[in-house]
Amino acid sequence: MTPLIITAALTGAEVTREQHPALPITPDEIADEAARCAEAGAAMVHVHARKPDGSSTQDPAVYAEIIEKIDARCDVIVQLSTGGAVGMSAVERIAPVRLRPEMATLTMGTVNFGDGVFLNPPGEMLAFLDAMRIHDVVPEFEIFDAGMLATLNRWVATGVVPPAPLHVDLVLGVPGGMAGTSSALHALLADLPRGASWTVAGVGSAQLALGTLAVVLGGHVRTGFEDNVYYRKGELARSNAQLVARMARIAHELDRPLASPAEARLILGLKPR
Ligand code: KMH
Ligand code: ZN
Repeated sequence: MTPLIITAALTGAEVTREQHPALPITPDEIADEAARCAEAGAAMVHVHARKPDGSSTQDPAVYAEIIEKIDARCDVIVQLSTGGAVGMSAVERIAPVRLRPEMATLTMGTVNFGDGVFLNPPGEMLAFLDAMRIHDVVPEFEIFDAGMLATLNRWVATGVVPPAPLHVDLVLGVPGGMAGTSSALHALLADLPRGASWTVAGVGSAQLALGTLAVVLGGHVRTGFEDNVYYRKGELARSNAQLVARMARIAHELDRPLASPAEARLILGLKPR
């Protein structure tokens, strides 16, 4: 079976220190945590930047510092967020792509996101795709709802994106998006573009079960504080790395080898380093 890519979503844009006192916020904290996650088995980190006061930012200067510090500590794929935080403008969100990260997210439509709206109008999505092409950045297509996958399939059918390589991240359990259930996962998998690779990011208590399902089904797994800060009900995880280590142990028990960053680059169609 294809080796398993574990992505650690270290910080997110909405999680707070009140929710988890060990949430990595500064570039040094994010880079240290990225290195610990790489050591525990992650081949990729999904990164959101924060200001020193903990608020979200898409400032390329902060992302540049994070990338430099991660690269100095370990060889892990650094995937930047273009989702940013709910309410940010498209111009703000796309700015870090000019740093030419190996990968960046591209959300395929608008969705309610808790009490807010994560706005992704068609013209802005196409502008994000263009910006990524210009800067040679591979998109990870973020799918929060079935209509987003239909849009991606339309992009493939009409030649907006080539059919391969194509990697999607199925984010399940956001209040407003598809539920974090195995039936929602299977419904999306039935409509995946042919040959696409996929990751599942279960939100909250769905993280563990959906991640385990992905290990069995041949997909890939995203874990980490962006989606879930608990190890089990009522018990905070000690760190992102603890969540990565648990997924790595589950994969080992289920006979699924872990992808190194080099193997993950091959699977995802990224340039070798
Ligand atoms: N913070 C969410 C509104 C992404 O990173 O591209 C969007 C998000 C997706 O986190
Ligand atoms: Zn994110």
